[in-house]
Amino acid sequence: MNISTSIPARMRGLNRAEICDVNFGEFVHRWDGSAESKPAPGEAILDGSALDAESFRELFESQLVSRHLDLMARVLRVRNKVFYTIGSSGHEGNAMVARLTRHTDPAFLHYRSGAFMAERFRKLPGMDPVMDSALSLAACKDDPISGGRHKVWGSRPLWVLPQTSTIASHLPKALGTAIAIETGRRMGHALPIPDDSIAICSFGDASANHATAQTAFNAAAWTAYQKLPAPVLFVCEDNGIGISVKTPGGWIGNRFRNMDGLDYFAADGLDLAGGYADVQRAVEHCRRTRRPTFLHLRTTRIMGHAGTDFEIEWRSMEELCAVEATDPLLRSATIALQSGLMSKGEVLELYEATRKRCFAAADEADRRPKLDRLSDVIAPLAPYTPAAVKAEAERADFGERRLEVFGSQARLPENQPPRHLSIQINNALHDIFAKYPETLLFGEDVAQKGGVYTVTRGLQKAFGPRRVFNTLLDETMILGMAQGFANVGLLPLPEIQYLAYFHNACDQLRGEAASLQFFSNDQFRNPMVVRIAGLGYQRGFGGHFHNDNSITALRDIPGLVVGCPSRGDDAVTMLRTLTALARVDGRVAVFLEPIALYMTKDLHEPGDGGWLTSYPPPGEAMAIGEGRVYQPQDANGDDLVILTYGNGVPMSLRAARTIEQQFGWKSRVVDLRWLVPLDERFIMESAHGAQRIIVVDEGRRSAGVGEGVITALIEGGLGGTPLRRVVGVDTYTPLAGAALLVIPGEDDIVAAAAALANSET
Ligand SMILES: Cc1ncc(C[n+]2csc(CCOP(=O)(O)OP(=O)(O)O)c2C)c(N)n1
Ligand SMILES: [Mg+2]
Repeated sequence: MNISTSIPARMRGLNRAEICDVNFGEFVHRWDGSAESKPAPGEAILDGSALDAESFRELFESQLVSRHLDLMARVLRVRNKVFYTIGSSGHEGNAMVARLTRHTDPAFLHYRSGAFMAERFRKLPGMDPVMDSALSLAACKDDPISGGRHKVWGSRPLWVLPQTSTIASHLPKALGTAIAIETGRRMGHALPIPDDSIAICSFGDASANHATAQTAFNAAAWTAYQKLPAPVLFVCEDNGIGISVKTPGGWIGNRFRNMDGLDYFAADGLDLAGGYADVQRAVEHCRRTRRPTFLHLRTTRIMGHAGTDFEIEWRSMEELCAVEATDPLLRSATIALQSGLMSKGEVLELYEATRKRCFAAADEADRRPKLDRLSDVIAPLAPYTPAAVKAEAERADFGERRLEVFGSQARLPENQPPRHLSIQINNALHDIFAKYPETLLFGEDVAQKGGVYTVTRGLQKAFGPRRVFNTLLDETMILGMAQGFANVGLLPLPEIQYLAYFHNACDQLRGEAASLQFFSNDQFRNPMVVRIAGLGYQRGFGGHFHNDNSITALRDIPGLVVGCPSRGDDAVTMLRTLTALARVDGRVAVFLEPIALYMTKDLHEPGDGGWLTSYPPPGEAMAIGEGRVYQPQDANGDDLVILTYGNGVPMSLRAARTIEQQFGWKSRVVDLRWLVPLDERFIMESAHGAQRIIVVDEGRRSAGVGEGVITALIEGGLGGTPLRRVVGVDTYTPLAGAALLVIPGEDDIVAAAAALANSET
């Protein structure tokens, strides 16, 4: 039956949501087709359809639940009882994907997944998709997935991981999860889901163009090309538009139909009876072949992008009416009537009953408590149980395994002479791998070569290619993969080769990994320790990108912990603590390794070995926030306190000697070691009693660590103490000797001391 494109008088003044609502009722009333005889529950809903009658009935109900949640949200948004109106209308066919997959197949969903969710809720008894959605829409504390922090589709028991609003950012971790299912199984890791699970990942047609999506498609194809399994089902819900920009006709099919390594299937998501078999084929293909699978699901968009999108202002009425005529619920109503499964009265009754259910749930949600205390809001952001982390970090019950790994008692690293930073990190990684069979290390060149600086040398040989491997050259995917491994209970230690290259993948930590505990109310965790080599002072090598000193991008990622060692023994105990933090509290951490110190052996004079350290045996760890204080001999160092980190530490220790010679001041040098969060108490304690303070920050002037340190000092009451900052210039780092003009040097520290001395005369 055709829908007229002219607006009847009784519909004038209605918004498009109301019109779609009215359309449904009128469509059913006016339906004049002939009904077949009612099918039995197991019988095909229509001749030739792969969908049986009972399945159709349930899918139709799920579609209606989704639609009425949308309509309810539109009505109650204006009354300020609901806070989100991006709906699922037109996409209700995605219920088929839910029906044909399992509730243990991890799902990373498009924001138009109301019907998928309603259908997946059937997979476990006693769950109510309407109430859960209502609680989320109304930002209630009892919202089972995010605790009122965001309107997200998600459920812990149903393995639906909540997603942020950043389109396409979930594709890398979905692929990562698919790869992790296979890797975990092959590692002998006890997966929390069945071994033949697949990862489901849905997104829109416009989002398919995004770099982060393309990254995942490419990595999926790269994986399949090598005949490695990656059972991910990409579901592109193609409604032909992204907000107001139309996708060129046929683009998605054209782009993906013949993509090597991505097996393409198409299904009509507007027609349950017709589309079901095709969705089934795609799902079965993915599960059976373990290959990346692309399901191109035809959808439409009813009621605009969101409640605030008044399409009538930018589209013609004819076009709008034509789109509304493709409403999949009209098709489902037709199937229900034509098959003889339901009478008109039954269809309308179900429609109205579902509306009532949604409004009743919204009423209930309105009465439920909201987040009204800051402490409640941030409770799941950065869970931290220091005693348990300490106990785990100090746990040393893997002596036998490490003997195997290192070869003999004599070869244990604590029985070796003092060594430099890169060797001690390498030893620490061997120990962590011996202690935790679930750890994996991956990145660019980390395997046979052992990384650009040989920090990971020997790990692959010791622990095998399943646990230590090279990835493709793509930082977004490295971090996406890390999230995937973490999602199935593994403990990833991804490596980013240079700090500069973290920046093009930053959102995978900022928007994704670090936000998961917050948006899932700590029900999902993706613990990881990301090793990033960085910072300046590499003499004779690099220029900007190999000497990037911009720590700013890491500084304000909520919930993130960043440690930056300046010497080998600290690196070991810090890595132990960060790994334990990941294991115990599920946290995301970054270990920023100063490249220029990797091989540094001497401190004051060539050959003095002053920067070599012994290996702390298992059992020792460092508390987060705890810095190291270098106290001068025979003095408390109150004359001058130098607060610094990373390369600044040996530099400041050298400068302190010169300062003593020139000004007679005995200085205390403080290595912060933990850059995020800054430990304000430690900063205050270590600066206590200072006559003068210098903050040495090798990062950039703007938004660098130094700003935080100085703020802590002033807020802590030391604002009156004479203070200087020695900090990098806000510029890109140039090549060769010119680099040293833009980052702090020992001379600059001495000059700052001179300035302090001058100001006293
Ligand atoms: C990275 C990013 N850029 C821009 C946006 C704003 N935005 C939200 S939805 C959207 C359109 C997405 O269209 P499509 O992928 O086709 O999904 P649809 O809404 O049509 O289902 C845009 C541009 C965003 N959320 N994230
Ligand atoms: Mg779209």
